[in-house]
Amino acid sequence: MNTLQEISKVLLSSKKIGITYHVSPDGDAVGSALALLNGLKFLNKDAYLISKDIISENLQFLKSSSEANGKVIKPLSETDVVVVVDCGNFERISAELKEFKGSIINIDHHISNDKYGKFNYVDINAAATAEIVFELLNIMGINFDKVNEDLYEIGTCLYTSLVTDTGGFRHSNVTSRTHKIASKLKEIGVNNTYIYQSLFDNNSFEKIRLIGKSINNMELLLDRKVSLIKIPKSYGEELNIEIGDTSDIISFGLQIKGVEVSVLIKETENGSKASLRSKNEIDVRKIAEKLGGGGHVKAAGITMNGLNLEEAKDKILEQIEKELL
Ligand SMILES: [Mn+2]
Repeated sequence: MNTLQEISKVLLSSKKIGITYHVSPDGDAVGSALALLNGLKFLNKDAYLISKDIISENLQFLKSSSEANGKVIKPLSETDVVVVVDCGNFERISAELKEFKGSIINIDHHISNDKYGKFNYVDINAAATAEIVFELLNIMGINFDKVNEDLYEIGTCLYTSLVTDTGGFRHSNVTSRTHKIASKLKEIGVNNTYIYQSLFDNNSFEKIRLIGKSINNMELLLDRKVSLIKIPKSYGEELNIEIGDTSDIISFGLQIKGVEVSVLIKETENGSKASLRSKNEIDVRKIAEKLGGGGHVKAAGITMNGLNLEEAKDKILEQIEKELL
């Protein structure tokens, strides 16, 4: 592992820097990447975003999010360094890096990180990758100690990461450092209400109907300790909606008294894709890893190609049952 001082030096001595994140980027991936991107630009660095994904609509209020337009999916020529944030595995990077000859910097907080970079910094105690990016920016000379438009934009990206990766400062990954950073960002004028509304009070009517339809088919299983939602592709067609991020839907399962694990399985082109959330002690990462997936103790995911929703459900329940004993 490297230090953030070493990584800061590499970045400050690089001419052209690409930044990317994991596929289907969530709030932390996007917020961390854009905070770093806007920070490097603030330091007059030639930095740009590489992204195979389009950033989801509720994150498009973040500065420079429009750089993810589907056009830059691999490093531009003469790029010295590509920074990958919030991504544990090389295969999950939202950029084509197989032929890249420069250095990769891997900045992340996932326990299951393959250290695929030439430079690696993984802090599993960070609630969000943005906590690491905040520190890195400070080391590079960006101090969040005055009110200014650029710092406000960078701070808004960082705060968005903190809010999304902690479930609004609710999950057990939150530390005093998380709140200290949030406090610092609030001091320079970052608007928590604006961020919250942009993120969460910004759904289409169709999305709310999708939530309703999904909750309607929720099952309580294994002694009512497991909630399970299946989302077939047909829901998207019926409601005329692209079924994108469903992390808000899975959280409804955990709101039920006595539920320990919430499962959501989506039908995909190649089979199924499952997400798991844990309320207390159960390690869903362990369950996901047994089925070829990964993630965090309390939030994990599995791509299950070749399995339909029912088959995926059976496989997952079999593993959860072992953990519940
Ligand atoms: Mn994250």
